[in-house]
Amino acid sequence: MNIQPQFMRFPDEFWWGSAWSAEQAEGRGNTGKGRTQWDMSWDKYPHRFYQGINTDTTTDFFYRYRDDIELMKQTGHNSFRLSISWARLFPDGIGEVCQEAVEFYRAMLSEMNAKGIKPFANLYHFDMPEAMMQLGGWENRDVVAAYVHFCDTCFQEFGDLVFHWFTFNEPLGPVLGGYMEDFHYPNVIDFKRGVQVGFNTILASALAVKAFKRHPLQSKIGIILNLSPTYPRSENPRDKEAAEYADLFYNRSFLDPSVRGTFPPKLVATLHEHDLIPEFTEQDLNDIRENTVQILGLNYYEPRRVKARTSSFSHDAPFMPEWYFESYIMPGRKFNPHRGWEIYEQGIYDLCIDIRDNYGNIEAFISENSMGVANEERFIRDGQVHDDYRIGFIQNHLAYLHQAITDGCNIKGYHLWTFIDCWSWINAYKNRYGLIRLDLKTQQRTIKKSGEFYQALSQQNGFYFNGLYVDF
Ligand code: BGP
Repeated sequence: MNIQPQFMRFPDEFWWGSAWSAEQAEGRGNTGKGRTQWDMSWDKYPHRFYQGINTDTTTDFFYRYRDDIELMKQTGHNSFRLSISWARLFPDGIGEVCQEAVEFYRAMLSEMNAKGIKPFANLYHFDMPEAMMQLGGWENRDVVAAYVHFCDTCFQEFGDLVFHWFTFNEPLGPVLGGYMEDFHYPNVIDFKRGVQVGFNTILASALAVKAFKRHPLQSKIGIILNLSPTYPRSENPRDKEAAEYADLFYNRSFLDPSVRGTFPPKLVATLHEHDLIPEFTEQDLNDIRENTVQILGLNYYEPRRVKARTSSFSHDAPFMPEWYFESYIMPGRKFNPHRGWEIYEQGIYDLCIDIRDNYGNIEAFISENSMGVANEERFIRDGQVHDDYRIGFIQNHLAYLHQAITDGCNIKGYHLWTFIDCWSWINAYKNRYGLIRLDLKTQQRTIKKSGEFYQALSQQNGFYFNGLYVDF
């Protein structure tokens, strides 16, 4: 697809903004926040965190939110996604709500509203309270009930201040990281338990939607999924079959139940074949069917390219979806070496078209996109990070997004990852994603060149696309 140079104007009221999460940005604060799985992980594996940085301070948003919301304005935000910390509201995961925490979030959300920034509130971003993790985390149905109680409390306490709600960010993340690929607590390798975690989070999301509908609110509730359009190496039927399996496990597994209320039959059959079906009741399936999302957040970073397996998998090894496919590295691809992710702008278009054609063109927005780059101080000139690569990345993706909207996709906004450089799980502050640079020693914030670009983009509700940027 060849997109011509032109001024790309976006629809009126388009949401320009960015996203981050409580655990990654707030710091501990002084409300008596409970410990989370990240503290547990830190106790056990401090060496796994880049430069040994934990969540004590992060970007210190708890204490600096007033100034930071001013910076949101200066960088063109008309909307912003944060998450509400379950462990801050309920230090033990359940019980009495912490009033100081309620006051903190009310003050912060009020400040955003006062500055004309629409708050998008997400209710789970990889941050299980320790007390809940000790019960087995998402493997335990009591934890699902505690989460729904937390969500219900949020709708009650903050319903007048939140523009749109989201039940989960990337629910695939805890399954991959915690049960398959060893990068999140509890660092288990057990796909069957991972499937139970996946099912229980889908159920938790549906039950949160059900609870939401009991509140008389104008806002909508959705989910944020990380979706990588999946491309086979070739038209060979074996390659295409490999791509179909990868797509089922990593995209349709959460997309179908969230939007359609059902699971893909071929995925269910495959799980049956390997004795991987989770425990559930008929009532669970009803709840999932009847409480689908009203809006969809699309996190797009990279495509997934696969080919038919060229070697057989050891059937003595634990089951993994890769029994059905192998990753494929496409010659000549663009690539972000800091994160190891391919850059493929047309993927954002293909993803939107899939949602248009196969998911009823549900109201959606890009909820995360951008590139993380290490050692950005290399690009400081006159005190500012000159991140032309990030501007190029954003423009390239927006050009394809604009085309998707022109072709009828129901896309309402574009949020970047992220606002100010923030802590990113085991990568901590290695790869910087912000529109604003964070000096870790002083906590000083400095708007990058991309932050100035973003301000102009939002103000003009568009930008002049000069052709694809290629110098990554
Ligand atoms: C997304 C997560 C974010 C953030 C981002 C960048 O998948 O939703 O929380 O972590 O990825 O992450 P990383 O630093 O691992 O590149």
